[in-house]
Amino acid sequence: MTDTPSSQPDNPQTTRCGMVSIVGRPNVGKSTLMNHLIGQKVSITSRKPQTTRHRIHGILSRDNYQIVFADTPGIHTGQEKALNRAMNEAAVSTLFGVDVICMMVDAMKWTPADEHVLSLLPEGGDVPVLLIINKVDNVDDKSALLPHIQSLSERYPFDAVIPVSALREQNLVELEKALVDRLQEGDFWYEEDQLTDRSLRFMVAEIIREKVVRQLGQEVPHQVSVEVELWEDGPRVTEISAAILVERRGQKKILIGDKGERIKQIGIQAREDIERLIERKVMLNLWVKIKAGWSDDARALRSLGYDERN
Ligand SMILES: Nc1nc2c(ncn2[C@@H]2O[C@H](COP(=O)(O)OP(=O)(O)OP(=O)(O)O)[C@@H](O)[C@H]2O)c(=O)[nH]1
Ligand SMILES: [Mg+2]
Repeated sequence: MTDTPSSQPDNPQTTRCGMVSIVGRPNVGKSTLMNHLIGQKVSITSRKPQTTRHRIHGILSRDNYQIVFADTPGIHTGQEKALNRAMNEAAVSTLFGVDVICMMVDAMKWTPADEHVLSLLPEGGDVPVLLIINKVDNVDDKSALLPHIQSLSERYPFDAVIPVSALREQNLVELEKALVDRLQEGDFWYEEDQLTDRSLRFMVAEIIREKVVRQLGQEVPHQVSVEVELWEDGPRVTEISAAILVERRGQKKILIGDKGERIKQIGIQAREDIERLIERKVMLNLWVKIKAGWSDDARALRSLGYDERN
């Protein structure tokens, strides 16, 4: 390698870095937004509410700034299971100690759950809160958004209101700029090529869960969790075995499907994504295990990685 000229050693480039949390009710498009800002699929998405279960950091690094996003489970009301409490806690905890909060809403739909999220936003104006109005690709007449924006702005002192389409990547450059403008100067927290704080093992379990959620519709709602039980990097192939945990026998039957067809499809789709993620050939073994009551059992939840209040 040739020596690079020591250009302007007395004028090091200043960098900015900070944490931006993305909060909102389930299904407004939080994970889609984070993935499209980062340009990689870090957090799983689906048409079903309550897809994201954990707080997941996604890291966007540019030349002179790094934004660490916290994607969060959709904040919801009315469900009392330990899993629902853990999901809400994981989301609400990101309303504190971050540099910017993005509250995300759907351009076309306002619900009591949105109302609840609005009530949780910090008072005092110490942390800038941006209102992100998503899915504007669904809105033909953009002027229809104005009364909605107006009434929300009257109810909370948002620092800015930014309409976007996370899916169609509309207005994301403006959003990114609005975020960087609000970050403090500071060194990067993560290596520039790191995309998430989560392990490959976690991401593999999430990919499998995504395929389950997407395959199953409402039939097996959210009582599905995935545990990677074996991971062996062989010379040519990585062998991974994972258990899909359900709560009831009927759910197991649905998941396996007629002559095992459903679980086979889930396996094929998951394997393709996992191979892309780890850039190796994968042999994926899936099996379905009944673990009654895990979603309302604090200890079982901890063993599945749901202890993340800190
Ligand atoms: N038309 C349209 N659909 C979108 C947009 N952003 C997200 N979606 C869709 O909305 C659905 C929910 O997206 P997610 O990103 O999983 O939503 P979320 O807020 O993370 O949901 P939870 O994790 O359940 O809280 C998916 O079907 C997305 O494809 C958008 O800008 N336009
Ligand atoms: Mg999500």
